[in-house]
Amino acid sequence: MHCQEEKKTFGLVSTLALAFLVVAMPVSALAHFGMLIPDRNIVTQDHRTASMTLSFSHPFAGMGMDMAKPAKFFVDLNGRKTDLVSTLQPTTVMGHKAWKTDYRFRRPGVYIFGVEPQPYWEPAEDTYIIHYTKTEIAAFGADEGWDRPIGLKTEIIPLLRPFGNYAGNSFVGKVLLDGRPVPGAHVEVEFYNRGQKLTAPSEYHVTQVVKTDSQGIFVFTCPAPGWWGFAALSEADYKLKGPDGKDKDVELGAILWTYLDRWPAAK
Ligand SMILES: [Cu+2]
Repeated sequence: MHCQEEKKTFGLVSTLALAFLVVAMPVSALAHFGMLIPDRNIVTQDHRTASMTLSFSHPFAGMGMDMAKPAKFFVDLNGRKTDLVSTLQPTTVMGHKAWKTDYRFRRPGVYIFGVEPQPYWEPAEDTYIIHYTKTEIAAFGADEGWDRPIGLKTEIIPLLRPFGNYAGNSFVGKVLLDGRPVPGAHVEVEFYNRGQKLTAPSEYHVTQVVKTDSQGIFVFTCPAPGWWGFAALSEADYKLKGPDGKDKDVELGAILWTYLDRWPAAK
């Protein structure tokens, strides 16, 4: 029941108010996110390697869950996939089991990294969660193919080129499920609040929400520099057996992480 425990540590609330919060607060106020965070999203001759971590976390609150070794982890370059599962090393993110790898870039291209995690059992929600997670890294000036799908069960196609942006730019994305646009999808948005440097005026601000239009498209203006995660959620058309042997719902998420830069002053 880690979600309840995590909520207890969030904010300064009395025990009484907390008892009310745990019952009344929507789960989305502290949303789960598959995370795939590299240390750079633009690779140049000076920096040819990206180090990245894979985790399952609450990015704003800085609270983690343990992540089993992913079922799939690959990079897609020009539509050709390379399996990277064997490169994963165990690490710790937000105090919980996570994975890391270093990837060395050899030629220009827009590299799309994708993760299919094992189903995560969430007792607090009586459901399984599978977050198909991706991020893009542009190498050596390449600028083509950043809006291609990579064949995940569900994924967000960026319509704003997802690199070379400033905080204050509007992210535009299209949500696909089985390759088809999803109208009216619920998209949760969280900022990766590294080092807990920012605070939220209310629980609502922790996880912001935007919906897709009739074409499956959403727009969100990112107000701060850093990593922003978008999680488009849908319910699977199948069930998985829970620990109690009963059929359980499966939440599918299409997660995209994109970096918005601070605009530096000229020297
Ligand atoms: Cu949780």
